[in-house]
Amino acid sequence: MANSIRRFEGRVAIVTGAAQGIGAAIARRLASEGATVFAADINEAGAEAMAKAAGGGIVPVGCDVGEPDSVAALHARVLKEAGKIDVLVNNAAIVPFTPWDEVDFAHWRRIMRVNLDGVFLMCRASSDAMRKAGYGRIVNIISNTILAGTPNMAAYVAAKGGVFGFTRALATELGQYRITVNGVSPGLTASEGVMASPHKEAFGFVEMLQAIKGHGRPEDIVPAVAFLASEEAHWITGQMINADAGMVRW
Ligand code: NAD
Ligand code: 4PL
Repeated sequence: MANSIRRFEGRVAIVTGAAQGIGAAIARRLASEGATVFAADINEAGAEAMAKAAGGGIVPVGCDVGEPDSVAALHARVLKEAGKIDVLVNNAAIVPFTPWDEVDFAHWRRIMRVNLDGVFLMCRASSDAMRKAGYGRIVNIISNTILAGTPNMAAYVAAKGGVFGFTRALATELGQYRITVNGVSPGLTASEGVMASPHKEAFGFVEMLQAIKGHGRPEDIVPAVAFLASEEAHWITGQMINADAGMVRW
């Protein structure tokens, strides 16, 4: 799909967790603005279907972001096929609804492996390629739960808080290579994942807290991500933008 604004002409992007939800919406926008987008998802068939429906510019790749070998294979393929990585959007995550009494160490590790280790592994690999080019935009999808302390998600909130700390640290490490590292924190958003979970019951409560009324959709998160992923956002790094209709004013 073409777009009148084309900020990503000639750019190569990786979006993780792009088979559905917020990641798919981000992948579609970057591609519509001219990027070649590698849509990496553990659900390879889902990524293929999304790419096909988008009608061009999106390359689906099966990848488990929590698995070092899988992340290495993804990067080898992107560099072989596209030669560089300009933009990395770390969107893949497990979004659990797990009451505190059910949070055991196995759950904690399952969430940390994908939601925190996965971000580290992707940044470790992509930033080495960006550093050689002297250009890069990393956008980590966080969550406004790190500010609200939302219930039934303790391990998730801890992992996402870790991603925000890591975002700030990595911004410091990579600034010298002209790579920026920022976060976008959605509020409750009607993704396929959320609509198939008990989180969908929370829209009324969340809307009550929002400054602007309505139910968040994946498309509502995209503009903040696209801005931070664009060339012109070069003076912004180590930051987090809350895209949550003002649910949390921090
Ligand atoms: P979703 O569950 O609809 O989609 C997540 C995608 O990630 C799926 O396609 C899934 O297959 C993929 N994925 C899961 N584990 C993976 C792995 N190990 N490797 C690669 N891919 C994997 O989720 P969503 O609601 O669109 O959420 C996207 C991002 O936004 C997540 O980081 C989530 O934490 C964040 N977020 C969502 C909300 C919300 O309310 N939907 C709110 C705040 C933040
Ligand atoms: C406000 O990140 O930000 C539910 C589920 N409610 O995953 C989230 C809010 C959820 C959120 C989130």
